[in-house]
Amino acid sequence: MSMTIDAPSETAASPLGGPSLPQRRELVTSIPGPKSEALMARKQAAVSAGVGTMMPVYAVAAGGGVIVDVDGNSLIDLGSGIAVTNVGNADPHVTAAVIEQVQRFTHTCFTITPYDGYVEVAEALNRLTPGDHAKRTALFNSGAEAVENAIKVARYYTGKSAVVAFDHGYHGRTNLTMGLTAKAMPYKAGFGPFAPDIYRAPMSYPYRDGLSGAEAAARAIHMMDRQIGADRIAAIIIEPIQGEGGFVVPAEGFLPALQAWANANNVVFIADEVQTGFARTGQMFASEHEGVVPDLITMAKGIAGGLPLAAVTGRAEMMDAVHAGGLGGTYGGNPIATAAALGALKAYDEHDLLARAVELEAIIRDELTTLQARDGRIGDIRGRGAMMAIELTDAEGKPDAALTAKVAKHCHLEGVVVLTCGTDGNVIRLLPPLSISDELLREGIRVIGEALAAN
Ligand code: PLZ
Repeated sequence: MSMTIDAPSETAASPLGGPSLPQRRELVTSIPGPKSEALMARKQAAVSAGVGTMMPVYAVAAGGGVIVDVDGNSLIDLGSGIAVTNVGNADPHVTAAVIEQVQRFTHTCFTITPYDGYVEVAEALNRLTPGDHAKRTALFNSGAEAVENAIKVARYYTGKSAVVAFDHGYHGRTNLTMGLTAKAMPYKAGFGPFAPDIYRAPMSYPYRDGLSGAEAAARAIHMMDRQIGADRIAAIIIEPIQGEGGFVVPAEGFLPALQAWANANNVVFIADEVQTGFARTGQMFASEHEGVVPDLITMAKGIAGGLPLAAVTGRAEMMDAVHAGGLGGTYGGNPIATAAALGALKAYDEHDLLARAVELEAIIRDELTTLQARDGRIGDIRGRGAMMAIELTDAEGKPDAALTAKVAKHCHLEGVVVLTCGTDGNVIRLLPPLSISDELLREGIRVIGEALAAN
């Protein structure tokens, strides 16, 4: 069989990414440009239709707060590849660590002949995650895989099987994590049956339910007691701020009350911090805003500056309960990914990105509050740090998914990458890289304002 591969001549002259990339929004073609359109046609012929793309624009470089496409357009990045490039794309700490590692060795399999980078990442996560109890860590490849393994640990440790997730929750696309995920379209529809013994409790959603944290927790606990029974529940899994489900920030006191109930009932409390972790919300982990100390914490996305890496960190007695060989995987904690994570952790520290996330929240709140004063369809502004969103409603206060889609589309055509979310598809979320400049961030939000005004 012969193979011919087209030389990437069109992209050969593309700029290097990273912080030195010119920080500006600049459209030199319509969106998508001709080269992106040609690639889109190739995609349609070669890639499964099940893999959608939000924007039909092909990236060649990214860094700071911009993504440059194959036609030379420079877009403002308000998505960070779904909360991944928190340290910025092609951050020099990450690229240097990756280049150094990739030249030494690319893979041995940690469970065959281990290497120090894995251990160093585990030590760092044991130190950085909430709580000063003894901890252990295991590394994986994706957020979904981390969630699967956290459930495995919780079931093994407790000897129980039921798992409780929450309304609007998102935990992944594998079979178990689809079962944990609330929203049918596009994540679950047609892909069942799902894993058994998964239950869904009511979430605290202050904008919609008006309940205090204590009231919402009592409602969820009542459901768990009556419909399942604590003696059958291995774990509760919850995102401290929901991501895909609409950037829902539970009312104050909700998470601590759930944690207290779980601790008192031999139920493992798992915080899914895949989207909220790594300085995104102005703390290293969102659990910290309310002093919540999860038994197990799942992490991915922001951990390694864009390389695929995920982790479960948790109480030593839980993580060590499992027999040797019970957790693992060929690629989990791959040496290039762990090198990238160590580089990214340096970047969080050296650029003081926790403080930067807090600064970005102030800018976002300032711009969004101005917009809301002009436009009553912004029903709610919520989030923390550089994880903020607006919920859009119609004149009667009902979720307006059509408006949300139009606003996002308008932004995309104007060179601003914004993502939507929410069970009802009516939330615009802002997840800028923490390396974005004040000016670009303000400009990006101004374009959202123009999009609202035009629709
Ligand atoms: N838990 C809280 O946010 C991933 C999914 C995008 P993976 N969220 C983005 C999509 O359409 O697939 C996520 C998350 C939370 C788990 C996951 C799953 O992480 O790395 O995508 O498997």
